[in-house]
Amino acid sequence: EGVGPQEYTLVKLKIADPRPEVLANIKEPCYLVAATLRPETMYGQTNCYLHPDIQYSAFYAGEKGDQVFIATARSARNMSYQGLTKENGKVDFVKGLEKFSGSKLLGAALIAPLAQYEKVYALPMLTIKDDKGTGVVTSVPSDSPDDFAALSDLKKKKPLREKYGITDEMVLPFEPVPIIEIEGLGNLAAVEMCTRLKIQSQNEKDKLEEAKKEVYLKGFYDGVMLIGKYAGQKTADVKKVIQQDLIAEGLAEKYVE
Ligand code: A2H
Repeated sequence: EGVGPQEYTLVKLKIADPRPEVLANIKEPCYLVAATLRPETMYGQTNCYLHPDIQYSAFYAGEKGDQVFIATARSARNMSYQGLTKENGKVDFVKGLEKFSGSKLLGAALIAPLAQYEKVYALPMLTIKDDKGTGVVTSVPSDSPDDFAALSDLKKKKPLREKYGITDEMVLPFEPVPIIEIEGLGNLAAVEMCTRLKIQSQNEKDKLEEAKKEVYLKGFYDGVMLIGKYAGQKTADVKKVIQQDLIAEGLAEKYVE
């Protein structure tokens, strides 16, 4: 990390009705904006992660300022210099929502671009960093060991769900979706590696590092799409076009930091 700028795709997960109380009075459409390096995996989204204790902001976005994005204030500032807000270098926060904790949005229903599930939910992840991306991480448990481990924790631990007001319906029906075939790892590579390494929770840092090395290296270059418009093609070849498709449909933006 720290070697030059990183380009992310900001995926816009629309907050569905009924909205959580903190957002109830906003007229504009509201989006959780997740920073991902893997736009081609968006077919496999099962939920979106927020850190319950990180501070997020709601701010006006788009050329006309006619949408509301939710992300960290740090990333909002960056976005304002990248043409993602109405005025260059200026962040126009929703009144009273310059800062609020992620916990206030947990359990929100979301519409996630390309996902096979009609609605997914905002769930807690305790390993999210507040100084990277937007602090919003969309979850693809089929291809991200971190995402699979965090979802498994929530499925296994009812007290963890209860602590954050997450109901069974927001978690239990959501299974990893086969979206990419990787030679030697099958069509649910992250699940396969977490099983092989007997990963028990999202806190097993070292084992997760090992799982990620294996899955990412192979998935990034040698993975073959099993789903969508580009089924049969290699992940490395479709990453960019899928990003462009999403942007053209107003479902994503580019973001650099
Ligand atoms: B990726 P890099 Cl399927 N804290 O998206 C922790 N993790 C974060 C984050 C934050 N603040 N912001 C983004 N991320 C995650 C998909 C994905 C990702 C897959 C496979 C690998 C993968 C679905 N989650 O990342 O440190 C996001 O998860 C491999 C590293 O900036 C984002 O892409 O390189 C990635 O980490 C960015 O990490």
